[in-house]
Amino acid sequence: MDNHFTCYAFGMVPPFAQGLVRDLRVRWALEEAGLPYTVALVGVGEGAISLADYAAIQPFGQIPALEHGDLTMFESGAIVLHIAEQSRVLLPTDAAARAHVQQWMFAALNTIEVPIQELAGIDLFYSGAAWAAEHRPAVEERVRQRLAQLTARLKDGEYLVGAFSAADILMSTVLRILRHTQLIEEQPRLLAYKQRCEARPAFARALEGQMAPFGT
Ligand SMILES: N[C@@H](CCC(=O)N[C@@H](CS)C(=O)NCC(=O)O)C(=O)O
Repeated sequence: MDNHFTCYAFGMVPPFAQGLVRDLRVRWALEEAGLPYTVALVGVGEGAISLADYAAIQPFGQIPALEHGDLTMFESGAIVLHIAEQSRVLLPTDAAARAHVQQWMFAALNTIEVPIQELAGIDLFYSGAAWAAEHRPAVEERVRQRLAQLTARLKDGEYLVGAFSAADILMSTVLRILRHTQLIEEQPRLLAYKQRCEARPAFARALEGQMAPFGT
């Protein structure tokens, strides 16, 4: 099979989303795995494909999508898992450790991202709405509870399951969604974990790549 990777990314997004778009997860996984890739822009930008054409690749019109040879796929978690399976660095070979990495990948996208995304939606899209103001305290409290529970499972100086893995890519990029709040800062060990993940050179390359077309 042709082994080339193409990562789809938006050519432009509003400032509040820059550095958060979920192609960051895909780029980061590819960078960690040392797998060369090209980026295909969607929407605006030189050579970008239209959103109408992109619907054939990603049925919901969302970023990211990935092409790997003849394979086309979407959903950032599924893509990161696929990339991890192509490499030795993002998934452990030991069966139990591998299962635990997959468990934490689902926890990141389901147990943690769902309430975080609900809070971000209220703050970034509906901040003026009466229902949002009424709903927000309960949603923030649920996020705070989940972050405290996650922090209780983190050990100083470590990652979620032994060495850095695909689970850490998903978890730390989910935590980034809270950058407009101080909720991570309330949990110093969690903040240190996120900073440890983001200090990796592969993360810096991924972020730089996402930001490049935005020209900011
Ligand atoms: N569950 C999807 C969510 C993808 C998603 O929400 N992407 C955002 C950018 S980070 C998007 O494309 N938003 C535009 C839209 O939903 O129309 C995944 O993880 O891939």
